Amino acid sequence: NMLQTVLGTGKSQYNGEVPISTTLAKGSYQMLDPERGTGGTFGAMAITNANNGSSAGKVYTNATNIWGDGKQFVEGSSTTGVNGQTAAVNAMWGLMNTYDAHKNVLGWLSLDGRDTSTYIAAHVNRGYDNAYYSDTCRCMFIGDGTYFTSLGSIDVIGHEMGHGITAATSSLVYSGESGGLNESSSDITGEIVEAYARAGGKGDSFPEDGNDWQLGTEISRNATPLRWMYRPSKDGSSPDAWSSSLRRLDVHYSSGPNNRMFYFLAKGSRADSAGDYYSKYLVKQPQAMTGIGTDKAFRIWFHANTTKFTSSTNYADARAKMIEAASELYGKDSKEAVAVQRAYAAINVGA
Ligand code: ASN
Ligand code: ZN
Repeated sequence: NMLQTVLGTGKSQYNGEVPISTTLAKGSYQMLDPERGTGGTFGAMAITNANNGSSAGKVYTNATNIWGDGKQFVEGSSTTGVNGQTAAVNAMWGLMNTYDAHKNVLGWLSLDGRDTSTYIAAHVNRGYDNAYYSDTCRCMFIGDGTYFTSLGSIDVIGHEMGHGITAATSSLVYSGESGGLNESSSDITGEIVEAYARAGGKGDSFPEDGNDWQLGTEISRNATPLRWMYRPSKDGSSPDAWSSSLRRLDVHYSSGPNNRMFYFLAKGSRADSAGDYYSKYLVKQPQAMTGIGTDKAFRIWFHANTTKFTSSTNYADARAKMIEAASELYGKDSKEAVAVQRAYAAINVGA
């Protein structure tokens, strides 16, 4: 690539002052990173300014290489001014860390594994309370929030990029049980990327701690996350375990049991009075299981989602393929494969 990456400084909203990759071209700095992806729409990983509209807009530019003010976007103010740049800083830092986590730990490049560049459009719509992945542009859109604050926390960005990876691999259909698994894969990705970024965005394994196992804590104005992986029912709508009626739920609720499976697989379950870390479906005494750690849990999940799941994989099929994936990575009848079986049993899938 002809473009040279330079390191800029961003004042992010949730992570303080952060290094961000930019490119110097024709006397101005651009949010383009040719070291993280090639080809695609902008020829490099990019952050664009939707400028309160619904299309992606142009790549963010700035006269200096210091960006943002670390503050929530003031609705109605300039999206290119220093306050408006903050959403772009959040997006670039989140995308850099999500990209690096997949590359450095799993050797997986960008969304498709072949390093095709992706991008995030910041400031989509006005005061928009959502973020989403679009398979049409193979890119993501992030709103400024009204009920929420700016949807640029690391777990939200990791979640959306997770949708891009799922779309490029298993292509889990976004309804019914497969839709719940698609959503869960994104929640899992958001949390492991959160831990990776908090540990400094370096290393060849996923850190054991550093994430909160809750989605969207940082974008909440009243400290209430959107989803709790260790106890999905805390949201009042998600089930904690699989049942035959789960397929009729919105995918952001039918994701719950698989999120809980992943938590149990990584961290284990144990009896506790609130029931948060306890499974009534584990029948052996004590009603608890030992986790295999976040790094192994995610390697197994990623291997299953990118090489074994199909568009119609349901919970029972996911269990079978997760056991296969664990057996390939760690050995048949390994403690890791047995832990997968127990983690699914803990959400009422299989025995
Ligand atoms: N933020 C949501 C998600 O990624 C948007 C949606 O439901 N499509 O799941
Ligand atoms: Zn999602």
